[in-house]
Amino acid sequence: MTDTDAIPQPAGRTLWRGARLATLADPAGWGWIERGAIVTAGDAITWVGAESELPRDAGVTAEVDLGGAVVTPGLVDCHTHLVYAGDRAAEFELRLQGASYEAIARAGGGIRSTVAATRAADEAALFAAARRRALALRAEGVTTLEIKSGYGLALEHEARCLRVARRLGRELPLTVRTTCLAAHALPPEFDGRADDYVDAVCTWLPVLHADGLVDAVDAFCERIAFTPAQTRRVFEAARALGLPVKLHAEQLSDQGGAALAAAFGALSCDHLEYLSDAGIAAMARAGTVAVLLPGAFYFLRETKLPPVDALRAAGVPIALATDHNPGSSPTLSPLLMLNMACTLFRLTPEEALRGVTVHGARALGLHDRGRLAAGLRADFVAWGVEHPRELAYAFGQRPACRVVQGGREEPLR
Ligand code: DI6
Ligand code: FE
Repeated sequence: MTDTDAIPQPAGRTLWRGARLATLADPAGWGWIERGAIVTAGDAITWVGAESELPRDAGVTAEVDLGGAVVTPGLVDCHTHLVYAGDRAAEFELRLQGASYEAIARAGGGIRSTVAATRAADEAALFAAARRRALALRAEGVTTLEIKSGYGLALEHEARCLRVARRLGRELPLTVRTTCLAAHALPPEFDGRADDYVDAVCTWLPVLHADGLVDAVDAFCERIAFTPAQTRRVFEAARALGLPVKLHAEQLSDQGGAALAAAFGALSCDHLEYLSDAGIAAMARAGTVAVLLPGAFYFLRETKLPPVDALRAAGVPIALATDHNPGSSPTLSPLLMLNMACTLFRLTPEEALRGVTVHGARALGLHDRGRLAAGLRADFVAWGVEHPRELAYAFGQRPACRVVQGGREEPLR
């Protein structure tokens, strides 16, 4: 993005008026302010409230009228696998003919086929494809995005994918957080040697971290991926570097992964269809966020629902994300995830919106965003709807929106 095609930015303190605010500032409720306004200075919010209560000394030097739009915090997509080459549409056809996701993976397809395509692509092509996907997410209100590696599965290729993610964060009006998911699948060169591969991953982490490429470490703890003992070794390597961990846990079976991750103070456990009561209790004690991924549940035609009532009862914060990836969730629509979380998982529209704002931020260890309040980052979205519940209601409609990230509104494209 060059300066010449950016929308002119008001300098000093900007009053964003004519807003109907869903601040999500309190632990429950929309935090609704009917005739609301936000004041920003640089990338921060300095004041939020009813327009009639704007302090005289707010120091406003510019005004933007949002025309009565509903304004929410910027969306946080806290779980994506955005950097890869190729697609898996042929695998989709195979699954429709009866082959299971697990069977395809065991036969060397699945994640491994994306690994082959990703290794064969050059870095510029990986960047161009990932950039297009990131811009599609942004056009639906995403201001903070997590991107996992996990389709390189060799030091050089994991590094390349993480570099692409970092470059997206530098070049696009988005905050990008990177997660190293080298323990995603066993690459072919390590066939039958999963423990050796985990040893290798543990030696890569310090190198990737030293290059500034890693904000968190994730693993896929599953029958078709890594055991809890192997996952533990990856987590120990992360802990030695002071890196927070997350886990793909209990997606296809109960491996006790969530309790293991919670013992490492995990930021989040993700998927969780097969999560046990013990796993829930461990997550509640550790303050670990439950990231639900309805896109993968839908696309793999899963039938076992994540234990939403028990998570609520235990007070575990619930986040939602697209899980964008070519195999199990090829969607670029966070709003569709809101709808699916309500229809499939019975979340309320308010819980769903919290899932992609305040709780999504927490799943990334970010406490400076996800709500509209003074002192937080000026990331917000003005939507062409009458009430925020419509964001979860109308699926596939892409309401018009204006996205402000770090106090700046950039064109959506
Ligand atoms: N679980 C998922 O849903 C994605 N990764 C994971 O561990 C799917 C990745 C893929 O199929 O390419
Ligand atoms: Fe995933």
